[in-house]
Amino acid sequence: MKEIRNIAIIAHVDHGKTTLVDKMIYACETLDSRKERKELILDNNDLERERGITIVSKNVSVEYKGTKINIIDTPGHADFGGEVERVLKMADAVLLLVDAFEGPMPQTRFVLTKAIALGLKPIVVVNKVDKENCTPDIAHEAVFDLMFNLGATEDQLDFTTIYGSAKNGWMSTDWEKPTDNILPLLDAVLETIPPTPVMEGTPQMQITALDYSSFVGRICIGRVLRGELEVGKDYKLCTTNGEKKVRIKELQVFTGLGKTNVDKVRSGEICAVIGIDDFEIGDTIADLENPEVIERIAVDEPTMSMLFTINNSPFFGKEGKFVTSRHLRDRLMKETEINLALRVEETDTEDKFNVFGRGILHLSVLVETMRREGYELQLGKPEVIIKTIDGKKHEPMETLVVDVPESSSGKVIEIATQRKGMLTIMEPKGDVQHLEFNIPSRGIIGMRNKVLTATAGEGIMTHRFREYGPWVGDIGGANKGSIISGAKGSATEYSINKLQDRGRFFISAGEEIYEGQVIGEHSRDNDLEVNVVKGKQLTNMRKSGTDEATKIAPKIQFSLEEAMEYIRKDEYVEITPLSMRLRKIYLTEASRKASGKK
Ligand SMILES: Nc1nc2c(ncn2[C@@H]2O[C@H](COP(=O)(O)OP(=O)(O)OP(=O)(O)O)[C@@H](O)[C@H]2O)c(=O)[nH]1
Ligand SMILES: [Mg+2]
Repeated sequence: MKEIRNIAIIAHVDHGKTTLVDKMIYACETLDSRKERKELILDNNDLERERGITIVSKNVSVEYKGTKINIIDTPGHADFGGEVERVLKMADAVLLLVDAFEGPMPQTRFVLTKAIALGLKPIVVVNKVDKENCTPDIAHEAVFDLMFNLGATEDQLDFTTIYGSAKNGWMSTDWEKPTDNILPLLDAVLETIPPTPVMEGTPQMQITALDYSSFVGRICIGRVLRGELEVGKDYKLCTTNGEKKVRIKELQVFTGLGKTNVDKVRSGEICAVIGIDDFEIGDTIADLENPEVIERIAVDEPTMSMLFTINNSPFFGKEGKFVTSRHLRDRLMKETEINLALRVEETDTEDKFNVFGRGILHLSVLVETMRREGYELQLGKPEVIIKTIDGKKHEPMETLVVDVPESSSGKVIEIATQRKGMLTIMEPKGDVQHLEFNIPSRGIIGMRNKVLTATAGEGIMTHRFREYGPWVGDIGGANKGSIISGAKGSATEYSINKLQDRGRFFISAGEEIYEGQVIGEHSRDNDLEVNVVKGKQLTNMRKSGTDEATKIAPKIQFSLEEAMEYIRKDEYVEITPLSMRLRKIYLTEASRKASGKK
């Protein structure tokens, strides 16, 4: 029987996991199947490509020196931590990547905590040693200290470290002695990670991931923990609502970037099971006669919630295919089956749903996916989830790391402090200042924009949930008011130009707008209703030779996340397949006044 090693690649966001997995596949491919590649082959869905991040974990495998290595690439962004937690259950060991310049970051700590708790031994890969001013030895030492502090065992602390540059395609046991391939890493995997054990007994496999195929429907993915699975045989599926008989129609194992059909899968192997439709992640496939359940995966609780509602703006239904509350409900419920860290609650109104997630990106990826599928919807302001612990109000607290040019560190500290951030670390790192804060999640909402402005786009900010802490009180930093359109129609250049001194606009001339749409930010802290639809004829009176258009400042264009973080409590973000608008929940001034008096 061929030996197997199951490894998961974990790290902070952008430390180079997917790049490394790509290189591992390339290194083990036969020469003639190698193709020129420009982009990462693994980050293969549209959103992943556009954003350059991994959103869902992926299974691939390579064959090296006669051993099969199953590799699980995981996302590094904190919002997708739930995904990492569950796929770690398939692994025997982890490759922990650390950027040689940045060292361990908040998400490194999180994924390492989970790996240590599961008793997985790491191989540490200090990556990006090609970066200028990087400090591989310090990064290595910092990982050791971190593991020690996290309570790693002697055996876990006795880890192997490999240095290199995934991007440049080399790994070495000594960073000062570059090689021209990544084989030293693959050798370390074979040498330091024991072969996956074969466990005799009745079959058990926990479903830890899911795949779709338009031919066969839902596919379960997991690791056979004990015994064997066989095609055509009957098993028990153990769910939260009891057990039922199921038959396996097909079995597949991961080979390279694809899958291969097999008749039997041994324990220790990771496989895809076809023929079981009605399952949830966390269910166990077990012996028909003597089913034994594998304990369900407990995933960390959501920390943020946001209202999802149908689009009822004056422009609804122009672009979307799915616009009813029924559509919205079904789509959200379907998502909870695969998105473990997501929770959906119905409200007392049938077209409103509270969706709970791990952060802005976690929620916005869902929204972006839905709009691409043809949905129209509206979003309320995201809010953190408050808890009562021992009779006292508690809120989520996060570790916030900002690396900024020295010259703007003062401004960043001021922004964070206004938002109740406590500066915990401030130290130079290469030519930037490394700042760490302990800050309530509430304070982080809307902060990225401010930091980017204050640092001329050079501040790099990451954060991750730490723990629930006592409520820190109201957060200051007066917000500006909104500029609201008082009429429906096409915005004119003339009237936008005339109002430019009142604030900044989110629309440009010629755009169709409606009454109650938020079309700009007022320079003061109250809302301002204006009419930018009128005055069409007046534009004809322009003196020849003056070009008014050039005087209008370009509109501010938000990304979806920015818009979500920007809106006020009495506003929605309206999302359709092609457009995004901000609006007041109450569209007319009269109804806003009436609602304010209630
Ligand atoms: N300089 C340098 N850049 C690297 C190296 N490895 C990866 N990168 C770059 O770092 C960026 C992130 O790489 P990814 O492989 O997508 O990182 P990741 O860890 O998979 O990121 P997430 O999946 O989003 O957590 C890309 O721009 C890579 O080209 C390296 O060894 N040196
Ligand atoms: Mg990745």
